[in-house]
Amino acid sequence: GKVRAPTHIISTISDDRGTFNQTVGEEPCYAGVPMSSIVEQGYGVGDVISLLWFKRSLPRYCTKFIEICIMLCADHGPCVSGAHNTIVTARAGKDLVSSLVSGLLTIGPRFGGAIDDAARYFKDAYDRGLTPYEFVESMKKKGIRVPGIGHRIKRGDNRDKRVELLQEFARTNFPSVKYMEYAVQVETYTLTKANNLVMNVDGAIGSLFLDLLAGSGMFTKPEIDEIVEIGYLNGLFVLARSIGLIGHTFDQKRLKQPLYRHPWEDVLYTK
Ligand code: Q5B
Repeated sequence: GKVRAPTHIISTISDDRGTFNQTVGEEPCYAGVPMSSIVEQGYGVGDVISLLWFKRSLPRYCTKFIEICIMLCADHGPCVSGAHNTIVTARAGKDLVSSLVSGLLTIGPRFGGAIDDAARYFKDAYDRGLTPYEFVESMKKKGIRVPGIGHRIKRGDNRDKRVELLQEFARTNFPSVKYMEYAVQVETYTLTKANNLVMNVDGAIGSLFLDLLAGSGMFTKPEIDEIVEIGYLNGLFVLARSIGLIGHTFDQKRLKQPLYRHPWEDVLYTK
């Protein structure tokens, strides 16, 4: 019989060899869905993310939510860490990819990359039945800042519009928003401590994605645990912010901006 040579790579999300489907002919597939279906059935980028990241088609309200996350996180002005790095790199004469990755490399636990940890900690605290007080105080004892809480600019009396828009969409379209409501209770408690300890965009996406995973009926409990453990959700911010960082690169090149040098006056030289 046939002897199968051992392979060095295993892949389950896409296939560019052609499906050899008699009706559509040979064409690449995302999670078994041929390109022609993706185009003809009017799939959006949320559907493509569902296929390539989650290996399944998700209901429209889920893919719309993913698309809203991408749109709302695409940029947040030139002063945030990522845009700043990209601008400095572009002004140093570097190419698009270098400028983009220089910005992307700032995404992490403080900036934009707190979505997975927000989901992990909110899920653990909610599932264990911790009150917001118990949760926040236990984090404080461990010396860990609550991921998804706190912002440099946003305040209790100047909320992040992106958070409000995400919450509004989910309250209207999701079957359940229990994790998000728990995060809101956490925020209510942290705001009693300091006015900048608001729910930020990472916290909103982290808690709402838990609601999407748990409420859509499209994922088993072990699948949800695996997604949260592996950490898929920072990918949303990375993907979204790439759009803005590419825009900042083009902007600097278009404006023919010179090499950036930080002013001496803005440095505290000390011994
Ligand atoms: N404290 C975000 O800090 C920031 C606390 C806390 C308990 C907390 C901080 C934080 C968790 C990580 C997170 C995502 C670093 C943020 C984003 C995208 C963005 C960005 C943009 C965009 C801000 C002052 C006092 C200290 C701290 C305490 C602070 N946070 N306690 N839990 N979470 N959050 N990141 O203002 O007693 O004085 O020592 O790490 O979720 O990145 O637009 O800019 O779209 O681009 O620098 O929106 O909150 O405050 O560090 O001076 O702390 O508050 O322990 O207490 P700040 P700090 P004490 S969204």
